[in-house]
Amino acid sequence: MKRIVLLTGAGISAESGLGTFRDEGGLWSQHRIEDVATPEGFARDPALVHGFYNARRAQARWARPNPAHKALGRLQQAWGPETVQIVTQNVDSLHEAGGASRVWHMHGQLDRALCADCGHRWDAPSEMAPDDHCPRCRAPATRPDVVWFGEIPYHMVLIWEMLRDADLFVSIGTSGNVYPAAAFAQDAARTGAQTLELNLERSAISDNFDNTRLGKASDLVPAWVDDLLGG
Ligand code: BJW
Repeated sequence: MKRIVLLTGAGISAESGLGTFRDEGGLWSQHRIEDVATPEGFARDPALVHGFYNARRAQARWARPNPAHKALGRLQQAWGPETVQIVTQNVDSLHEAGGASRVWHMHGQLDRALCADCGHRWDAPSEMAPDDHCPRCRAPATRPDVVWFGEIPYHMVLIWEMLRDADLFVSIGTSGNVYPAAAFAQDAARTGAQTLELNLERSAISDNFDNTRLGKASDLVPAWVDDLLGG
């Protein structure tokens, strides 16, 4: 059986009602990246950043997995999490809600909190505020457990190992603007993997894939999974 690494981005959750970042009307047209997605922005105005993530956490609570999340969950259940590795840049939990048992959240998770002082992590309350105390060290240094620009994404050693061992790399719903994820197709191809992109439109890195299929994730992904499982 082929070892598959799937990388997902905001586009897979768009049809669940969660906004993407760089599409028209996306999050980065409403908020300055420097203000809400950098450690410097958080140091300058933690209340603003907590407000941004509190609102997204509230929205994500109501979101439901769409047919694309469910199809990937079905594939991982059928072939197992060692064969079907799901790496997501998304901070929502829609892959898990769609039936996936193991998901690598390289940019963190909205429903987790992190102490910037001692590194302790815990389940985030629905609302977080700058003077919330870490339950372990008591420092008023709580932040969302997400990865901002200039920070190191999570699980990178493992992810690069998975890409090295992959037979097939599939990128779904990501614009290819943010590294290191934008280089995964090239990383996987270097050690012999076939590469496939499923996206609404051509991305910044479409030329790096063996094949690109254009359309909505909720159409493309179930069809692709049906092909794999049927064959
Ligand atoms: C659909 C659809 C539908 C819509 N169906 N499709 C110069 C050159 C190269 C790199 C750098 C550089 N200067 C700085 C860097 C590094 C920097 C970087 O990449 N900057 C770029 C802007 C150039 N990267 C970093 O700083 C990262 N860290 C790092 O590199 O550390 C060094 C290191 C790495 C590894 C090992 C050791 C050291 C950290 C990046 C952190 C990104 N954080 C964010 C916020 C996370 C928390 C949150 O959610 O708020 O992550 S930014 C944001 O972008 C978020 C996303 O995960 C990420 C990617 O966005 P995504 O998912 O691609 O969304 P969109 O909106 O861009 O695209 C959606 C796509 O879906 C579109 O194509 C649509 O067409 C499509 N779509 N509807 C199918 N229905």
